[in-house]
Amino acid sequence: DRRTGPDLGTEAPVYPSTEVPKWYADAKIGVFVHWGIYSVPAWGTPLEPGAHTPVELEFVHHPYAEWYANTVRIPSSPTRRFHESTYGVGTSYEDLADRWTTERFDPDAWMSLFAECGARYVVPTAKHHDGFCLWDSATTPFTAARRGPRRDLMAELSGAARRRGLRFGVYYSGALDWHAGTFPPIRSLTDLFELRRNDRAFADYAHAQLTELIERFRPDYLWNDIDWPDSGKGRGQKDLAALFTHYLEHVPDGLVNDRWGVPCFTVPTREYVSEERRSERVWEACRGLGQSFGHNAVEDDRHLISGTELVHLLVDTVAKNGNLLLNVGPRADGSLPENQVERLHALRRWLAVNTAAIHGTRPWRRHAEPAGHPVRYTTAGGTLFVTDLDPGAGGTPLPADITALAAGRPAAWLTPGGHAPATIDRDGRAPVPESLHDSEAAVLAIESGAG
Ligand code: FUL
Repeated sequence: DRRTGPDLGTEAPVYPSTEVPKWYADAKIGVFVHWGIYSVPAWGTPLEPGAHTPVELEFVHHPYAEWYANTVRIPSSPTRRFHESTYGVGTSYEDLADRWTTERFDPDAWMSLFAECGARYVVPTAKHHDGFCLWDSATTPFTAARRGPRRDLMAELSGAARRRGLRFGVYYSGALDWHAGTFPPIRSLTDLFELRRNDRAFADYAHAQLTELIERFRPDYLWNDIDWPDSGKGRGQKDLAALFTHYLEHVPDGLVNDRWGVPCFTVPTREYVSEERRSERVWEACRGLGQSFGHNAVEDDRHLISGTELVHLLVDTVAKNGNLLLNVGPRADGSLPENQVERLHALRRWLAVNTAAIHGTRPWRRHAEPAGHPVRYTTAGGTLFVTDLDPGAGGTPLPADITALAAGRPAAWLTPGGHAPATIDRDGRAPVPESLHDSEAAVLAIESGAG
């Protein structure tokens, strides 16, 4: 029986308990896909390197292109100027739906690329804050099946993901829907949580939509955003506790993230920030390859993470017990921007040699050393992986507890040609083979029996 939970009195809803499924703890890499009407203008205001936007202007100069429908409603925003000069005064955001064409969309090619680059799950936006549904929903005509693409994109994406052996999750904007009713533009973080819908009618709408998604696609992961309508947090059949129970009956190894505003979740999420150190519980980091989740055509190479930074982010996240949900923002025609694909290939190349230090691993007793040369640790089946983030320095200094673990045990470097036997000097330094000096990170595998 999954119905455990704290005793909160008779009025409190009873949430099911959710444990981190093994597939998720092993997966380490997921691909987030933000694709919607906002991919038509593909426009946001990236922060120039070294620049800083004052907090009161953050929503006026939003770097997130998927926030276009909100930013465009702020009269002083650069997005408003762009919109009027590109589409003309009087063109609404909703009008852009019909310009969303998807003619180059090849879901099987997307999934092959994601899988080759190390992803084990994919999480597309079923509905973002603009309220546009990417599946054929009975709840609204504002869907990709009836406007613009005229296809059931979630059906195509889930089918392709599963054909390629990827787990399939859905992103859903729980309490923020700029299409259902009128909304004043959000200008601050306070507005963000005040200007969400909390009424019963909207809670029922969200409930009906998520129920459709669960029953049609059996998502392996429910990734909710910006809370859930407060009226839908009670004990009723159409409330969240009952919905979670229904979900886990359909998908026993499913999971839910932490953005529902209720005391029940499987994994905490972080956005563009990391945990400081190894966390006891499995968590998830997400970010775009640039500064936006939806494709922002204004961005160039300077705004995107580099291949080396990306490898380091992955290694650091996994050492801290996290998964990396890395976002791709496709163009409106369904093609993937080349500079994003290039970053994914950097991951693919590095993982082709070093997957053993990532996939299926668990964190070690600490993620790194407090100071000095940068290394990260992971373990799997009695092997301790020491990942050197600065292999060009020529040698990896190992702390005393690791040299003691390694004494008399086999140790090897992971190289493109296979395992290369490693030596550890008397002073606890492991020289990095020259062939790895230019690598983003070099992995030393020590058969230490360490768990
Ligand atoms: C945020 C949203 O507001 C962003 O647009 C994006 O979807 C990100 C993953 O979550 O809270």
